[in-house]
Amino acid sequence: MVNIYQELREAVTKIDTDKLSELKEKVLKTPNIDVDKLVESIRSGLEEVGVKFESGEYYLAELILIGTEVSEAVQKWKPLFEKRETGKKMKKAVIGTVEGDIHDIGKNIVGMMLASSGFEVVDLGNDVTPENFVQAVRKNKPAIVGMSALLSTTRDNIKRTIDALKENRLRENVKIIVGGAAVDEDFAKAAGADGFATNAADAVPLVKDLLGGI
Ligand code: B12
Repeated sequence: MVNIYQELREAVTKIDTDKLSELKEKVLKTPNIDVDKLVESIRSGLEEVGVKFESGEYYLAELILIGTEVSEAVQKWKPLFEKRETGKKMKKAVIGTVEGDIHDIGKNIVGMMLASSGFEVVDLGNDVTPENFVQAVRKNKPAIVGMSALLSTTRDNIKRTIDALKENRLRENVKIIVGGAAVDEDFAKAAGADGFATNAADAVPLVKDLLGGI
């Protein structure tokens, strides 16, 4: 039997917007939705869309269409993420997609996961300059700074941002985590981050670990 996660993955991969609209509602009505499986189905569906875009099977207009649809779906499903709430409020996390990069679906999911684990999340949005990260860290004094980069042309802005935090003597007070399709463990280490996670589900244990099990 085809389950809702497979249906969702297929609708994303085929850019079937009618089916996706139907599934947006169905997900909310389905009892005991597994949020991690939900995220994985859209992530892997979009990954395949990316491959088809690269090979010329899909055009930019289709990439924009599915990007918008999935962003809307994720916002609509926000209550599902909030259900994971563990109770007590924890520390602050400042997150954003780095300068030059407007991909924000993954970063938004990471933000919701952190919020649902009790973090107060300050989301700076996308195309965030190193200066804006510096200002936000100075103002909010977060425990965690999270940066996302999906383009190979923008990932170096992670290092620029970390360097800017160092120059402003803000680096030692925060733990920095990074993620997104353009980044891996080795890159994270070389850029001077404290941690890397391949997906949003892993981001939560990662930050808890970095903050000493909080
Ligand atoms: C949707 C999409 C778009 C949408 C974005 C809409 C939006 N609101 O985000 C639009 C249409 C705008 C877009 C534009 C472009 N895109 Co695009 N896009 C994608 C696509 C298909 C999916 C990305 C996505 O949302 N994935 C789903 C989410 C859930 O997964 P994720 O982002 O990886 O996030 C997960 C993890 O990585 C992790 N994570 C993410 N961030 C963080 C942060 C932290 C701190 C942590 C711990 C974890 C973490 O957790 C998340 C959840 O599990 C990818 C394909 C791919 N393989 O990624 C291409 C892709 C990223 N795009 C690509 C390109 C080339 C472009 C354009 C340059 C196209 C063009 N010619 O204009 C522009 C660039 C615009 C810009 N300046 O940023 C390339 C990049 C190639 C490269 N190596 O640089 C890709 C890989 C497609 C491809 N194969 O060619 N794109």
